[in-house]
Amino acid sequence: MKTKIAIHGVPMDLGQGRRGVNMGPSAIRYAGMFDRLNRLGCEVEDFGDIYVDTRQKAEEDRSKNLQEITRVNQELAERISTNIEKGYFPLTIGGDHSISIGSIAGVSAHYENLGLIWYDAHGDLNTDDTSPSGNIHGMPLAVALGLGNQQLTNIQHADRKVQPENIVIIGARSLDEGEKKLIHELGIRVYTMHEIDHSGMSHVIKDAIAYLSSKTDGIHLSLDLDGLDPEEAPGVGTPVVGGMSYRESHLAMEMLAEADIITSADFVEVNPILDEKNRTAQIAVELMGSLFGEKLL
Ligand code: B3U
Ligand code: MN
Ligand code: MN
Repeated sequence: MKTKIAIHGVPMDLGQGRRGVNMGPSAIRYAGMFDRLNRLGCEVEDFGDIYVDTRQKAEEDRSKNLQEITRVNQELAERISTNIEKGYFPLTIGGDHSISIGSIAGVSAHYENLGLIWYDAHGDLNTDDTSPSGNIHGMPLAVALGLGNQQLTNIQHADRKVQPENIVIIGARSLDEGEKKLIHELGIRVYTMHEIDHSGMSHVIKDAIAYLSSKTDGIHLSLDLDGLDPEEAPGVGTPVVGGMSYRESHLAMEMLAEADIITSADFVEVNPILDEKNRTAQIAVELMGSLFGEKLL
């Protein structure tokens, strides 16, 4: 796949409670992202990092660090939107998952019917009413649906960025009660670890592609590294045992590459402080390789 890729780094750690995930973009670059994608024939341009003001302030109660997270996501959305107009595939590296609020807002205006693949141990469907933690990295999928804090849902435009029937969640194994309720109410398709164990990743991805591709005109992949099993990808802030394997994840990326349906992506939640020898960042880069068409033979 020959693609013009725009890299945006977002050293964001304000969406959750553990420091260090702000170093994710550096770790991913250090793991060889640029060369790997370049070798595949992609034209890669790295637009650098968006500044995140990490000065400590009085806590906002429901959605922690709301002001700065809003500002950064607004800027990310604008940069992504501009680069889509210039013909780039936007590839965003984090940083915690709150940055998907901006990346989805940035791509959403360019598609009539945006699809979304959420590869994650979590649903990220909390709102400020349901969140057990107040951490905004547990809310971006709800925000994309137009739910939750208005400051976040109004980024770029006030409409719902993605329709519930255009979303699939893959790898879920830690869902809060409020999230489960929303999934049932809105009819969001979720492939939990149960489906992956039962039917296999190959079947799950085939099904997800069949479900999404005919009704969407672009698909955003939001890949949270905690979707993988923490035995293999330990460098994440909220590890959940029993995750998707390294091999299943490569297969998923390879099948998406083959289907040629992904039009933008995020790789988030790499925390080098919690990692072992940059393994998780390395996996992120390898998965990017598979997503952009790298083959074993
Ligand atoms: N669902 C919990 C925990 C969580 C969400 N996303 C991550 N952790 N990475 C919450 O705080 O919303
Ligand atoms: Mn997440
Ligand atoms: Mn997660």
